[in-house]
Amino acid sequence: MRSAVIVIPTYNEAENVRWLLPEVLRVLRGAGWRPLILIVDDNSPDGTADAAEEVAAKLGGVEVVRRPGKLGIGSAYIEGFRRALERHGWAEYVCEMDADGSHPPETLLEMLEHAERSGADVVVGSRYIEGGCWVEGSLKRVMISRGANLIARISTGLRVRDATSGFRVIRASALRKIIGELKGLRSGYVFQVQLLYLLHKAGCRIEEHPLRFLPRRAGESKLNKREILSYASWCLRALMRRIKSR
Ligand SMILES: Nc1nc2c(ncn2[C@@H]2O[C@H](COP(=O)(O)OP(=O)(O)O)[C@@H](O)[C@H]2O)c(=O)[nH]1
Ligand SMILES: [Mg+2]
Repeated sequence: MRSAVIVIPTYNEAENVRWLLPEVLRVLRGAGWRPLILIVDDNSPDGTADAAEEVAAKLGGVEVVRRPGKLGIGSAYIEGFRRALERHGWAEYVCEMDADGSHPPETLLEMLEHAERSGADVVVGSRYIEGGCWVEGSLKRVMISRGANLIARISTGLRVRDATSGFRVIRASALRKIIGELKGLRSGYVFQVQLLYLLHKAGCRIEEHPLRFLPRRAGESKLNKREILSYASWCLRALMRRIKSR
């Protein structure tokens, strides 16, 4: 049976995990996949971890990692990836997904099938290729995302159109190649670009799949000014390193 661990970092997403987790399990199981959802929760005050445990008790296929406090999305992924490879070595794919409903479960299935069909090591859910889009994105959010992608591309040379997308399918064998290098990465949002850059440098084949990025269903975004500054500072350093090494 085809198999995947889906790592979902959460901070105050109780309302979302109640409907999203059953949906992901239903869609993947219905198509003959064996899914395990790995929630990495940063002690959310709204009880997200307990809400996820409730789904786990009812439907199985969900594991919850409870961390002591808000340590960042990048750090949550590092912890989730390590656990996926160490404890769930049966899984062929390790995925990244947001908890807020922006990433449709049906698209996750398409991305897994895309990876199966194409043999790609990484499939990124992309808003910036044909068929992908923002559904009701505010001008401000779209501009931030476009700008972030532009500087990511300049500073790393990556050809990926949506390098900041947090919706990805990664072949476990590809993730294993770089897992030792993840500890040096940043704990915040820029982790996504750093991870993709590492995979690219390790020789992985990266493809994109159209993503219709939906508005968050409940709760609030955790993207803030500090994250944006950290993002820009890393990109600037990466650019300097690239220029120097020429
Ligand atoms: N564990 C953990 N999850 C986080 C943290 N920051 C954001 N997330 C989760 O990462 C995902 C994306 O965050 P979101 O706020 O939707 O970012 P946006 O889509 O860029 O606005 C969501 O599932 C969040 O709950 C964090 O510090 N720790
Ligand atoms: Mg979001």
